[in-house]
Amino acid sequence: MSDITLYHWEPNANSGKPMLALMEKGVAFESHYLDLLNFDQHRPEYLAINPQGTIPAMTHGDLMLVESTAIMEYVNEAFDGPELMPADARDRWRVRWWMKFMDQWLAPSFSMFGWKFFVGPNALKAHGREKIEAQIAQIPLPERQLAWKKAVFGLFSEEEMAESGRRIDVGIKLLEAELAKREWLASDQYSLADVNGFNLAYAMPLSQPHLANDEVTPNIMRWLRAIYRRPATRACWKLGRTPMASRVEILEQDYIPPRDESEGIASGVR
Ligand SMILES: N[C@@H](CCC(=O)N[C@@H](CS)C(=O)NCC(=O)O)C(=O)O
Repeated sequence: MSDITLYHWEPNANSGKPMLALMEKGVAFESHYLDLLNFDQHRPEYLAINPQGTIPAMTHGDLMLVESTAIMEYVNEAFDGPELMPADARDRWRVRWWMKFMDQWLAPSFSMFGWKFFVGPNALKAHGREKIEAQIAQIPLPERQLAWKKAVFGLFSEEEMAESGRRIDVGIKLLEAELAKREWLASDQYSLADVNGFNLAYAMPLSQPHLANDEVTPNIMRWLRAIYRRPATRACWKLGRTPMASRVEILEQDYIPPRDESEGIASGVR
């Protein structure tokens, strides 16, 4: 039995980052799935491990770690297996630049769409307004309470949705330009930046069909398919339990044409 337990939801940003890093390194771990839509992350058993009630979290012996990108860096440094940080200082800077950009800028924008169109409506359907209101009152972090309220009760403003849409557009264009320069995102070797980016971007051909497709972003598509072919990625996405994770199968298609923006909304999850 491993002394590492990863508490995670679907392979996706943010849970998928440490899941995939552990699998790329070949590190054995206990997988503890938490159903975010069923509020498993707010139950006393989990709050005893991570009092913030956020996912993912990892325990290694007596140590409890949070923050998906920081966990990935720990995993890369603490365990044997393939190196996921390049040796060159400039490349290491680029890995960190991209991870910061994705975590602070791009991921919150994707997340706003995901929570508005998937998490909020599905949680409301499953539990009803009264139960959700009681549940939200128990969430430890005020910022997570606000995110739940906005998602469930449709309170994201038009202005903030438009700004998130603009950021996604800018982010996809930057990503495409960077991937035109080299095989992997931040250096000539597969790194934590690719693990981070894949978790954020794997479903873009479905969620942003007008922005990410084989005509407009051929380098992003090449990169996504190359990561999807890796055995660790296949094994990681098998741990998914909802239609969210099965979106990755879009990458089995050899050619994905540009489609209308409304098809992203129709696909349910951004
Ligand atoms: N910056 C943190 C974010 C953790 C976070 O907020 N995770 C979301 C899921 S992606 C969560 O736990 N949501 C639970 C909730 O809001 O109830 C990380 O990267 O680990």
